[in-house]
Amino acid sequence: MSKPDLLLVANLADRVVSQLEDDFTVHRYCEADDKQAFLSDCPEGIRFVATGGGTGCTREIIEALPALEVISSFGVGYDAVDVEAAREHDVRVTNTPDVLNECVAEVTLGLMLALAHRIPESDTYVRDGKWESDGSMPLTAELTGKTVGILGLGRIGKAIASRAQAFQMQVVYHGRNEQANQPYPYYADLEEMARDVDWLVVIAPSTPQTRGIVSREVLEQLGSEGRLVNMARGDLVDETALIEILASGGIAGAGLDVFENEPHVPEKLRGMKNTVLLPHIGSATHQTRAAMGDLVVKNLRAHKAGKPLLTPVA
Ligand code: 8YV
Repeated sequence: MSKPDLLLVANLADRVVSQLEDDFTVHRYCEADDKQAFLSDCPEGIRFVATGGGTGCTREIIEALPALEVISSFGVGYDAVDVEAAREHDVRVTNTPDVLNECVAEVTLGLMLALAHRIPESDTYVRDGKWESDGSMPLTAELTGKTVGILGLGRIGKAIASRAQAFQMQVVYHGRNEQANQPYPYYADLEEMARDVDWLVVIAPSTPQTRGIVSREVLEQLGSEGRLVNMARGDLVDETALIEILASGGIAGAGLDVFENEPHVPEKLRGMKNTVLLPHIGSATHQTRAAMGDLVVKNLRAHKAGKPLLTPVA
């Protein structure tokens, strides 16, 4: 029996693609130079798309595939998939939640520790021979006894919260709604929360409602002893305001895993001593990326077998 056709919109890891090839005839849109020509030459009956969280899937692709039934996206955030177009055309969308919670939480705490204790700078200090020439590094900050405000107490937010508690931090949160049965105090107002916390950790999805939510005003409330960590999407934070406020000492520092225009990171941020900058590595371990890849494949296989999707978002 011939295998059903699948459009590979983003270049996923080899182990994912080879699993896909076991069950599907894979059409590598991601490698085509002329995307439009590739789309019009594709078999009419493509029912499956696999893609990456950063690349997503556009309306143009969705509308070029009249038989499309499911888009399986690698990543928990699916903001790059045109979900509205998918819904209009009865196309289901899946993501890869849960399997990355612990990894992203681990990296978040790593970033907080790196920023507070100036670990990357200290490493450079030793390598550059400054310890010998200039003596000890200046004293740093710590997490113990501080308050962290989590913007987005979802699955990853909760994994971050429990680790923050292990570091003897107080946890509070802001989100669309107060959640029942949570031990952490809720703030309905983000500016108020920013005013009261030492750390603001951003881990909410990118949606029309959250874009720019960490505004100049929020950063101003965080204040000169406050620190920002963004593990979500660059567009939740007003990057221009952040750069200005960091430069003027309006906040103490920022740990950023995500940026407005990846992989471009503004020169000004790169030149600052009070930032720790990561290349979007929140989920980037062998273990977690393998689990995410497996889930991309499992969703597609389930749909192919006429079974319910494992992790649908639309
Ligand atoms: C991935 C992510 O790096 O899951 C997400 O939403 O941002 C990351 O885990 C990304 O989706 C890979 O494409």
